Amino acid sequence: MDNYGDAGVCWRLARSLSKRDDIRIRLFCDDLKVLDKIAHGDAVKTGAALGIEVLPWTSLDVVGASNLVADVVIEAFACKIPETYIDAMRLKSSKGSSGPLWINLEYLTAESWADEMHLMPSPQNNDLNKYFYFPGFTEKTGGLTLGDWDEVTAQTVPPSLAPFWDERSDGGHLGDSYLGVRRISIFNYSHAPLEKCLRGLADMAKSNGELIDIYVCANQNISAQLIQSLEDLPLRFIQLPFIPQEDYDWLLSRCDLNFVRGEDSFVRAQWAGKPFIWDIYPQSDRAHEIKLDAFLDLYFEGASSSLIKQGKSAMKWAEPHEWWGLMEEWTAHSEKWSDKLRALGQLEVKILDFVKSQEISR
Ligand code: TRH
Repeated sequence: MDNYGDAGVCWRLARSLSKRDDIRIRLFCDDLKVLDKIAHGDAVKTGAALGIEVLPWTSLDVVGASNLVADVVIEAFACKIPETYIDAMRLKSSKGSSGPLWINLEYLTAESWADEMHLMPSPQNNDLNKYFYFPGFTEKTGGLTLGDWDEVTAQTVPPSLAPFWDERSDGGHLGDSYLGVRRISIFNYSHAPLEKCLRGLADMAKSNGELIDIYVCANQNISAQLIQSLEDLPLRFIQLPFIPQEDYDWLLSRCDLNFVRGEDSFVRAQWAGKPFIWDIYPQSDRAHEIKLDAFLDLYFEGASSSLIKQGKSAMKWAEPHEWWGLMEEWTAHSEKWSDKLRALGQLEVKILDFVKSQEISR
């Protein structure tokens, strides 16, 4: 299975922080090929243009051995920094200088313990402290990265999507039999019960006189057989290649419903302020089910009892006829949720506030 989320989250954070003139960023990654895909085909070059130095993971040893450690070190998703680098961090701190501040950027969860754990110091056996940083959906957590969402989504069709995009939603050439067009993006894990869901969506569209354009992201495999079997129905499949991260954000902002997965696309779907179905990353101990329920409780807070019930079951792959009728209400709720998240403060701002607070107290 191809996963892009860990690299995607780090790239997004690096891009957001790079907007600040006073910060020099080095991003170390153990799979530059993944980063290349997300970053316009060449992460090193794209990074350089943004002021981000993208380096292979192995160069952490070289940097450590030359004692060139950073003032702030963000270790993302338990990536385990090599000993040489940690030794250099310890040396720097023993010299009485103000650095380094060591932050452990954790996975996103809506579980309530993240409130308690956020910014907890974790003393290491080498006199250094590592601070847990929990992104999240409440004021007590570290927030979510917004980055350049507003600039990106205000633009017209990005070049990578131009060949696949048309504005037929204006209704101009739909013919009298259709009332409107909906757009859906799909970026799922391969085990998702998509076939059943697509058949259900096709039935709904047919009975409502709607057309649905389905953007199948990242060359995902929806079988030709399935597409053929749905041919007489009002669905149009548009197969997309893997596109740059910003362009994927743009797509989410323009769709009426987004099927997303993992961590990063899940967050972007929330900034989009549109209904979405989260295909959560599966964990072997079924911990993802607890994570999903914790999120759904927060996300649907304040919604009508029917949206809570139907929305929650939609997120667990209920048949579209059970929830399609609530799309308008769900959209209004999603917009409110996105406003609520903005009011909590963005991760890139909160993390810098934490760094500043530590500089003052040291
Ligand atoms: O790729 P993912 O499945 O990543 C997952 C999760 O992050 C999970 O938490 C982690 O533990 C696991 O990997 C190992 O899904 P995610 O998080 O949505 O990341 C996809 C990234 O790819 C995101 O940054 C958006 C980006 N993307 C593009 O840049 N272009 C595209 O065309 C598409 C579809 C996605």
